[in-house]
Amino acid sequence: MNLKDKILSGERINFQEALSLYDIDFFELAQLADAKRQALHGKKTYFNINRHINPTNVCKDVCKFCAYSATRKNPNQYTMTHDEILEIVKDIDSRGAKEVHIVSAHNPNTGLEWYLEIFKKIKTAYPHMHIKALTAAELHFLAEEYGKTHDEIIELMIQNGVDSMPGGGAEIFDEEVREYICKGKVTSKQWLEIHEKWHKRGKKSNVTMLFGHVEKREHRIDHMMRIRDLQDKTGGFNCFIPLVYQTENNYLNVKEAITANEILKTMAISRIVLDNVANLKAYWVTSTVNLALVAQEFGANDLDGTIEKESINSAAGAQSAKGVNLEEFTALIKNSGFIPVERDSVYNELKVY
Ligand code: V47
Repeated sequence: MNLKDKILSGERINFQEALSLYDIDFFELAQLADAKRQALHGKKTYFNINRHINPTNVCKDVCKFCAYSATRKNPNQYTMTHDEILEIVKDIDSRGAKEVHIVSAHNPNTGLEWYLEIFKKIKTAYPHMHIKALTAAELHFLAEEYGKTHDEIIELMIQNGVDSMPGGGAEIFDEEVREYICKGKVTSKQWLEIHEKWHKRGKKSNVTMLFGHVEKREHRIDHMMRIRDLQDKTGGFNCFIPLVYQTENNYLNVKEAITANEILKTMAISRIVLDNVANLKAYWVTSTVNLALVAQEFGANDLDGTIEKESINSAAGAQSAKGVNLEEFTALIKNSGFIPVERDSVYNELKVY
């Protein structure tokens, strides 16, 4: 059987086959990914009404790609108070947001309670609000800093109201590339173990991949394969999110941004390889809204959400500081030939537009 037939018949592909997909005809690749997408989701494109909050940018770690961390090129340190965070949640709750996505830097000065009480206070005041918070990188930092095991931090997260984990901190799992771009941070093995433990508690999470910097195509495929293996074991990943590397204000020094062609190919290949992960998110923050709309024809079935304000990727040049307007967002999805569907954080459908 040739590779195309193998994919269309639903057979799983291996590393070399996945890598070879970068060399097939661009539109043929799109058709293969689209067939997978349509079988899973038809023409539906999911999004949620959410708000990202990044409570502190003070960071103990030094990742070369990061423009957000205040210890590097960004001299403007901040740490929000719980009251400031609660004000934001009050506001978004009154305007219909269903999810708050909370990711911070690794701040050694606040104490563990400061992190945990953010969640507890939000959950107490807004029990219906889904809290997606703490990447495996933050979780690992808190465990190390406060002498706890990963299991103990997971227990504290659950007790304090965290509903699901975001996919950040995965970067690229290849150990050599990881050592170069984010030495000292949570290792690939630890990142995967933490998500496995979280899934074993019956909880869901997402998984990202930071690409378009110094990694090669084979590193991306390796990353996808490691995700596929864990998903076979746990089934706990809701969504795969390829994050396009943003080039500004950081120490990685990548001169040329990745091309749209390479981004779309990578999206399409991930849709084909990750046959056990239901959703592929084109995160418009790092791909631009326009390319995210095109990515709908390359396997993507989720465009994240309205976001409202985001600080990590926008610090490195992404146009996401202010989010997008809901009406405009749904109109763009419709006008590109897809059906906008508002979802909750675990992909229950809330409203078809
Ligand atoms: O882990 C940092 C990335 C991530 C840059 O789970 C950069 O639903 C591009 O994980 N260029 C945080 N990316 C964002 C994240 C995320 C976003 C949206 C949805 C979800 C989800 C998760 O941002 C970090 C890191 O990989 N990042 N610097 C940069 N220069």
